[in-house]
Amino acid sequence: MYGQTDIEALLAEYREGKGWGALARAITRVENSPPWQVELPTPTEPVQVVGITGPPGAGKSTLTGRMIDVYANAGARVAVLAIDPSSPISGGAVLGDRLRMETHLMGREDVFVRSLASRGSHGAIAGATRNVARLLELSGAFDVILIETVGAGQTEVAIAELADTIALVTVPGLGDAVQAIKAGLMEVADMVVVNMADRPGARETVRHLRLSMGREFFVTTTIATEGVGVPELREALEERWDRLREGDGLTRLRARKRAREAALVAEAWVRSCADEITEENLDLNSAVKRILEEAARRWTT
Ligand SMILES: Nc1nc2c(ncn2[C@@H]2O[C@H](COP(=O)(O)OP(=O)(O)OP(=O)(O)O)[C@@H](O)[C@H]2O)c(=O)[nH]1
Ligand SMILES: [Mg+2]
Repeated sequence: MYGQTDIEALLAEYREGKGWGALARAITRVENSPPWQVELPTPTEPVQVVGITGPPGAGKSTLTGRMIDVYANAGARVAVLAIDPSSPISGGAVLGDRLRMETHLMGREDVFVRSLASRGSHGAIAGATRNVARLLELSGAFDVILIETVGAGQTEVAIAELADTIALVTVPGLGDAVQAIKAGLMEVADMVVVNMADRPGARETVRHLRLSMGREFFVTTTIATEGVGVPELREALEERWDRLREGDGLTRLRARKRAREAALVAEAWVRSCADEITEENLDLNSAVKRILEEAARRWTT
């Protein structure tokens, strides 16, 4: 179990001025533990967790890099988590992403960037990512946590469950917007960013999105390569955070997301349990019974 005591040790190390090193070690610990083996306290000072997701190549990394600048220039301390694709073929792309982001890090003491592996089921990835984000939140070292996820599949939808705000990044042209809707990303998006607004069709895409999502839904445009529209995006994120923090909005939002995530983590645990009993070669009913007995033993202590 990785829990409260470890966090206190981390915070002590961090306060002693050991800096990012202590934090990076704790992250590795949390990242490599199954999510059901990590128990973290509820943060007293919540930090906005922003999920930046969308179809491959939409400009998420470029935009994230620009957001680092905009936040840091406004005096905010920024943490970025990037979820690496699991495929070894995309190793080059991952390195590319890191390099692209690191160009924004030179000389910055207030920015922390970390890539997380994306092995395992989407429930396990989401659970581990949430725990890492929670750890960053508990460290008290950041004012905002950005999570970039590559692609547009189930893992991204799962990541959406752990962020307070989901910014869906898309590009001009109806095809990509339709793709995002198909991937189930539209239902989880809190705002849509039409990036590559320097390309034709941006205005039509914005108009189409506003028509399909409703008038109040926040749709904005950016040119990530030039930083255009990024301060406005940050303002929108800040406004949403202020609104959430009024009354019990944030508490309710997080409770709802936690419940859905609990289902994902439980599912991931059941799968790992199923793998473990393979050798026993049980018939179906006995296997179900075994898993449920195991669950009762595991969770009732
Ligand atoms: N013209 C134009 N190109 C852009 C813009 N934003 C990003 N790009 C380019 O689009 C390409 C992909 O950008 P990335 O930031 O890597 O996109 P991504 O969404 O992170 O891609 P994956 O992580 O592979 O899904 C790069 O060559 C960027 O330079 C933009 O606003 N306008
Ligand atoms: Mg990327």
